[in-house]
Amino acid sequence: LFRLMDGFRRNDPVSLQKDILDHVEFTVARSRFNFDDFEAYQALSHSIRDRLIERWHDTQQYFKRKDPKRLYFLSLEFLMGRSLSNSVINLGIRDNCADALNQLGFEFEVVAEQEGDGALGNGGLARLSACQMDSLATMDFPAWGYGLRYQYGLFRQVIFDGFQYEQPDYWLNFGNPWEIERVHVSYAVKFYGNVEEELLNGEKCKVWVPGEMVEAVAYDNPIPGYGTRNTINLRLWAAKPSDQHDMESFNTGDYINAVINRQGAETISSVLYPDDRSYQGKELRLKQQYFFVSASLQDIIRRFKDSHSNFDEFPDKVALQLNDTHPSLAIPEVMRILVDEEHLEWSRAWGIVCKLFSLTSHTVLPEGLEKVPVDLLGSLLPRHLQIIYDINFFFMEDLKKHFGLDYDRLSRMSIVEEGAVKSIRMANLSIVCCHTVNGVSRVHLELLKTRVFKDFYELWPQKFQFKTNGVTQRRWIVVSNPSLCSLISKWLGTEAWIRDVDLLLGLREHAANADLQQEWNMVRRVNKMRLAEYIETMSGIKVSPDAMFDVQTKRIHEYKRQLLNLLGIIHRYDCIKNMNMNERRKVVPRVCIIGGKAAPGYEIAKKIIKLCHAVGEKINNDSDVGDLLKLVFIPDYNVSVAELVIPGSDLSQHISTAGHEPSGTGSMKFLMNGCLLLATADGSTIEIIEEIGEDNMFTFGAKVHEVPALREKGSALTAPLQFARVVRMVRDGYFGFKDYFKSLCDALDGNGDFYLLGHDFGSYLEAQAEADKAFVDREKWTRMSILSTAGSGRFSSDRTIGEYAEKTWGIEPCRCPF
Ligand code: 26Y
Repeated sequence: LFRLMDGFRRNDPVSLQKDILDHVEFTVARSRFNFDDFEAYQALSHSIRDRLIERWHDTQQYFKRKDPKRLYFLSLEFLMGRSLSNSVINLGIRDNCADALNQLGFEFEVVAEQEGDGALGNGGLARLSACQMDSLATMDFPAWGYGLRYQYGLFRQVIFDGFQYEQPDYWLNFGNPWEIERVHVSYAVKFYGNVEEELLNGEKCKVWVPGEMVEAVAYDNPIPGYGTRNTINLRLWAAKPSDQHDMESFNTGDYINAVINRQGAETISSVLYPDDRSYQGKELRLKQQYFFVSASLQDIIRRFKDSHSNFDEFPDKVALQLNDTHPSLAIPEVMRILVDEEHLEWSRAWGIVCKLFSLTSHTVLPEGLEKVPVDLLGSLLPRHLQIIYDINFFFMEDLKKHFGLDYDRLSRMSIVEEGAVKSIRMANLSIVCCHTVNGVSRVHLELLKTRVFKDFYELWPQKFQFKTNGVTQRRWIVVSNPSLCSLISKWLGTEAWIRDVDLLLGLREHAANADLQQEWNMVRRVNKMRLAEYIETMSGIKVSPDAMFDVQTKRIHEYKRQLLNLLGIIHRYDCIKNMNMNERRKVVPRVCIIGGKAAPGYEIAKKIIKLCHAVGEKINNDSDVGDLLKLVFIPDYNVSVAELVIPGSDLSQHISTAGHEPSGTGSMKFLMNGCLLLATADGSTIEIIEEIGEDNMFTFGAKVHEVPALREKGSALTAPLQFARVVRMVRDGYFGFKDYFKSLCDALDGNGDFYLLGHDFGSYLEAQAEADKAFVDREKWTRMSILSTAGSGRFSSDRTIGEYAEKTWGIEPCRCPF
C-alpha cells in the first residue's frame, strides 16, 4: 500500500543522491569517495533503472488485469541511441538528477555523454521503430516491441585517408544498465531436421523433428512514456546454447569439442547485417529471422494462454505488426503452431491468421524485396516451406477464380518465384496474409499501388493504406535541443506540446515577433557553436558560426544523391575561384556538412565518401576561398551525433530522385529544430511542403510522375553546361584519384544518369541560390525557421501511432492509474 500511494523510490535530489551513492558502492563497486564520470553514469543509470522497473511492473500488472488487446511490434532493427537523458526526461526528473549530481561534484551533460549508442539497426526503418516505441508508451498503448539483441550493432565508421573502414561495434563491452536479463524467460528454437507424419486420434498430422535447437533468452528494455506512469517493454532475444538434445555430443567422449561447438549457437544473435539495400539469401540472416520470430511468438502465445483457451479470440487480443517483411516468417510459424501443435483445422487457423497481421513497407527498390531460395528455406525450416506451399496453393486457386487463367498474372503474384533460383517472395507472402499493407507516406502508397504491388492492389484495394511517418518530439526537441524546448514552452505558455504536439502551431502567430526572433537566433547560435566545436575536434577544421551550416546526413545511397550535393559544392568552389575580390565579398559563407555510413559492400557509396574527402581537402586548404566555403565530413553518424548536428543546422538537404525515398524522417527532425529544408518533392517532403508552404522551403527537381519519361530520354539534352564542367573536373583528376573516381563519372553520362543528377542540376543550383538570398535577410530567415518548427507537429510519431492504433491495430489506451 505504501508503494501504491507514495512510489517506492523517491525522486527528490537527496533521495536520488543517496541511490546514486549506493549504486556507486554496491553495483559499480567503487568507493563513494572516489569515482569518475563514467562510474557516475553507471550509478545514475542504475538508479533510473530501478525507477523504470517499478513503473514497468505496475504497467505490466495493470495490463494483465485489464487484458486489453495488445500490439506486438516485430522488428529486426531498433536504433535506440542513448537512454539516460531520454529516460530522466520522460520520468520528469531531469532537473532533480542534475541537482543530485551537482552536489556530488558532477555535471549532468558530461555524465550523459559517457553513454554509448544502442545502434541495433541500419537507418530510417530502425530509428522509426525507436520513435514509435516512445509514442506507444507516451500514449498509453498496451504494446510490446520485440527484436534481436545483437552483440555487435551497426559497424563504427572510421575514416582513414578519406576512405571508410568498418570496425566492430561491441556495444556491450562496458555493460548495459538499461536491460534486464530474464534468465527464466527463455524458449527453445528449432532448426533443420525433417517432417514426419503421425496419427493423432485417427487423423494424420505433421510433426517437425528438428536437427538443432538453440535457446532464446529475453532481455527486457523498459520504455518509459512521457507524462504517464506507463512503461512498456522492448524485449530483445539473445541466442544461447540449448541444453536439450545435447546428450549425444557429450557422450562421444570429446568433451572439449562438444563445449566449443555449443558456442556456435551464440552467433545467431551476434551481428546486425549492415545493409539496407539488397537482400542476399544468407543462411545466417534467415536463421536470425526465424530465431526472432519463433521466440517472440512462443512468448506471445504463452501470455495469451495465461488467460484464454480459445484461439478464435486470439485476434481480439493480439495485433501483430510486421516492420517490413523481415519478420514475415511469423506467418507460417503461427500457421504451424495452430495446425500442428494446437491441432486446429487449416481453414480455421487461416481465418485467425488473416485477422492478426499488418505490414508496413519501407522500400520501393526491387532489390530491397526479400526472396529466400527454396533450397535454403527447405533445409533450415522444412515444415515452414510446406506450409508456404500450401498457402500458395489455396491463394492460386482463389486467383484463378478471380482472374481466370491469366498465367502471367498468376506467376507475378505467386508466393513462389520460378526461375534460375526458385525462391519464396516474402512480400507476396505478407500481402496475402496481412489484413493491411501500409505505405510510409502518401506518395509511397501511390508507388506501391501503381508499381511495386500493382497486381495485389487490383485484387485487394481495401488492404492498401498509408500512415505518413513521424518522429518523436521528446527525443528530437526536448532531449536534443533543451534550450529550444524552453523557448517554445515560454512562448506557448505551456509545456503541453510535448504530449500534444499540435500546440506547436501556436508559434505561428509569433513568427514575426522581434523578441522571439532574437531569442530564437540566440538559441540557434549557441547550438551552431557547439557543432562548430565538435567539427573542430573531429576533423581539425575551424568553421565560423557566421556561415550558413548546410547539412546532409543520412545513409549514403545513390538515390539520396550525396553526389548531387558534392557536384553543387564543386560548382560553388569553381565560381568563387573565378570571382574578383569585389564579387567574393558578396558570397554568402557556407559550411557544407556531409555525414553517413555506406554499406560495407556498396562500392559506389564508398567512392562518394572518398570524393567528399578529396573535394574537402582541396577547398579547405585553398586560401582564395577561406571562410567562404568549407566542406566537412562527419564520421560515424549515429543517433547521438544526430542529436548534436540537427539543432546546429541552418539548411538541410533531402534531395533524393523523386519516387525513391519512401518517406524520409531526417527531414522531420530538422524541421522540428527550425532548420530550413532544401528538398525534392519526394516521400514525406511532399507533405511537408503542403503543411508549411512552398515559400517556407527551397524545392527543386523533377516530380515523381516525370521521372520515367526523363529516364527514357536520358539527361544528356537537359543537363546544363555547368554540370558537364564539374563532372569533367572530377574526371580529369582535379581532386586527385582520377582512376578511382572514373566509374562515378561514367555513371553520370547522358544516358546512364539513372538518378537524373544532370537533369536536376540546374534547378538545384537555383534553389541553392534562393537559400543564399534568404539567409542574408535575417528577419525573413528567422521567420521561416520559426514557421518550420510551428508546422512540424503533423510529423510527430504521436500522430502516426494514433492512426495505426485506430485504423490498423484496433487497440486503445490503457493507462496505469497510479
Ligand atoms: C532486407 C534488407 C536488405 C533490408 C534491411 C533494411 C532492406 C531494407 C532495410 C531498411 C530500409 C529502410 O530503412 N527504409 C527507410 O525506412 C524509413 C522509415 O519508414 C523511410 O523514412 C525511408 O524513406 C526508407 O528508406
